[in-house]
Amino acid sequence: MTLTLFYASGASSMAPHILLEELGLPYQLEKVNLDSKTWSKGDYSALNPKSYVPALKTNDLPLMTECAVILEFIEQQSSHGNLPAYNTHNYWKERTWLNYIATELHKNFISPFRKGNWLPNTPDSKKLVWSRVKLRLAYVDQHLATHGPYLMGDQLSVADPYLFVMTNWMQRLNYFFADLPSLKKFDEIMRSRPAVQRVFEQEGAPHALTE
Ligand SMILES: N[C@@H](CCC(=O)N[C@@H](CS)C(=O)NCC(=O)O)C(=O)O
Repeated sequence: MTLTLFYASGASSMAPHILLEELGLPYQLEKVNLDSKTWSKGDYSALNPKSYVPALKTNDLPLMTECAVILEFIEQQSSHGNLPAYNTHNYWKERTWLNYIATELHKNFISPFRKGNWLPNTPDSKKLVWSRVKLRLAYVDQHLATHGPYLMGDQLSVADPYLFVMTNWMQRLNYFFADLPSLKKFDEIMRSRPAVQRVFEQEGAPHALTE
């Protein structure tokens, strides 16, 4: 199966990008300009009516969207994957993390920082976002303190690259790890993984999230 990942530097698409590198799957990258909604072949919205990244194109399925779903799908394509068997306790635990990151962290995090989102990009918005997101990160921090260093324990799971996008955004937004020591450690461990370093190199510098 051929896999083409539509991405923007440093965006949530970095999570499936990291997973593809971790699993050593062959794939191609297509960069999307999220301001003009274009890619190398023109109008991105014509290809993906949702107009956001990540999206994953395969040779035999309709275009896939939604980061959490793409992550699970990618893991299914590899024989080196670490996906828990369907309907086991660990399978549902992992699904719960994916959904938590997508709904409680991802969408709360990025609200003010892109043109057209529902909060204006002001210092007040930034404080508001942090007051909402920090509680949710504190929950993750407590979990990692007792069950870490990764979300599912000793081994990297599909949810970890997604959580890493969040801790990477924290730093891009000048939010700090004070009171979140296990999350800080998680960020450091992820950052030191060769696959993550390759992804940073391939994607290059993202757009600024601060003034
Ligand atoms: N529900 C989507 C949200 C994806 C999303 O918000 N992507 C951001 C980048 S992190 C984006 O492309 N934003 C551009 C836009 O909304 O116009 C998912 O879970 O994948």
